[in-house]
Amino acid sequence: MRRKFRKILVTGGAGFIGSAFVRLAVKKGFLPIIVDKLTYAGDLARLKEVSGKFKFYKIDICDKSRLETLFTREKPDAIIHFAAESHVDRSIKDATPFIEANIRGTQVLLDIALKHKIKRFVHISTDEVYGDIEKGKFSEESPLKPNSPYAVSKAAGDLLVKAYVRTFNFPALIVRASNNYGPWQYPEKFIPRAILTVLKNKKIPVYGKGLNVREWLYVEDCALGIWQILERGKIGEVYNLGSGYEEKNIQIAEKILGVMGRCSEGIEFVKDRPGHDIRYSLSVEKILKQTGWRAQTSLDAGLSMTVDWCINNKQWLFGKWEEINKLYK
Ligand code: NAD
Ligand code: TDX
Repeated sequence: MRRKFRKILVTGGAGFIGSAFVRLAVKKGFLPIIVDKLTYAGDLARLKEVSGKFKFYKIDICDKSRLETLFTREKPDAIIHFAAESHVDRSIKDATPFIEANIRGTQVLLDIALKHKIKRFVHISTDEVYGDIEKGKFSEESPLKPNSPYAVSKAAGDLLVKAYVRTFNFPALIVRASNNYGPWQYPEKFIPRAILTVLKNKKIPVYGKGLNVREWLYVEDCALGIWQILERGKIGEVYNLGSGYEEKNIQIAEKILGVMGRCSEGIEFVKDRPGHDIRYSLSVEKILKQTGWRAQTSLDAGLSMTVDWCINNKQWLFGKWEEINKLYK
């Protein structure tokens, strides 16, 4: 099949979801170009199984002049923009890096992409931009009502992208994904933190009463969905990417304990997150109708693969233990 794009540039390709996307792009025969600052969350170990099959540039997306040089040299024709500060709890401690990377970084990248006449720009966003919803689902038309500093920074990024589409006919699309989980996720996030905690023979910290609901999407399904949108999505459109697998946090903790052969004594209720969003839920009718994509991995299968991965990659996970304890002290 003839390729729609010659060279794809992936920002944040050393991160959790970005690296899953890079591994997929390599499988599809591309030599992706990665731009990543390698913050605490970035790690090239995630790309060891495709080593030598991508190009890597350690660049901050806020660094206009280095990006300019890179674009002139590499001439990418599609960009998939994952790079961001991604953790809600950190944004509550200090919003500054979120404003810088997620808003200013996105604006710098948009300007360079516009100047270099990129053919397609896929902006990776989140369900959190809609705020929370007690009943029903968010559609792509739902208003943006973000609650945490992280969610606000992502919503601002989305609005900038929309402004460039409208003002400059810029060829962008927006993807709003639900909570991802799977191999290589940094254990500041709930599922890998819970697994790491159990592996350390400690109790899983569950915020509040554990009644908040998230929609869990296996990271490889997410990467496949983004690929569909890159190839078949319509310019200027927004696409939700969810799995339909919604669970209360307490149920996730119990499932993890079950997979790991522990009893429900292994849970500890801790102080709630300030402003904690109650529930996220996405309608995925649009992407299903336009591309046929739907999540393939059940929550039970995904959790069991994630637990296996964590057990087989203990060293990587255990290496983050001290930093996680410092973060949550
Ligand atoms: P992550 O934190 O694992 O990875 C982020 C990557 O971006 C890291 O490799 C980091 O080094 C890089 N980065 C950060 N700031 C940078 C900068 N200024 N310049 C260059 N690189 C920079 O994040 P993730 O979980 O893989 O999320 C990827 C994207 O998907 C983010 O935009 C996030 O908002 C979005 N998202 C994540 C989820 C989720 O559940 N993890 C859900 C929906 C949307
Ligand atoms: O130790 C914990 N205990 C706990 O109960 C942690 C870290 C979290 N939680 C709760 C808070 C949330 O209700 O679990 C839920 C999931 O928390 P996170 O993994 O921090 O994710 P969330 O805040 O839902 O945001 C995630 O989904 C949307 C990603 O981090 C974002 O990048 C993405 O945009």
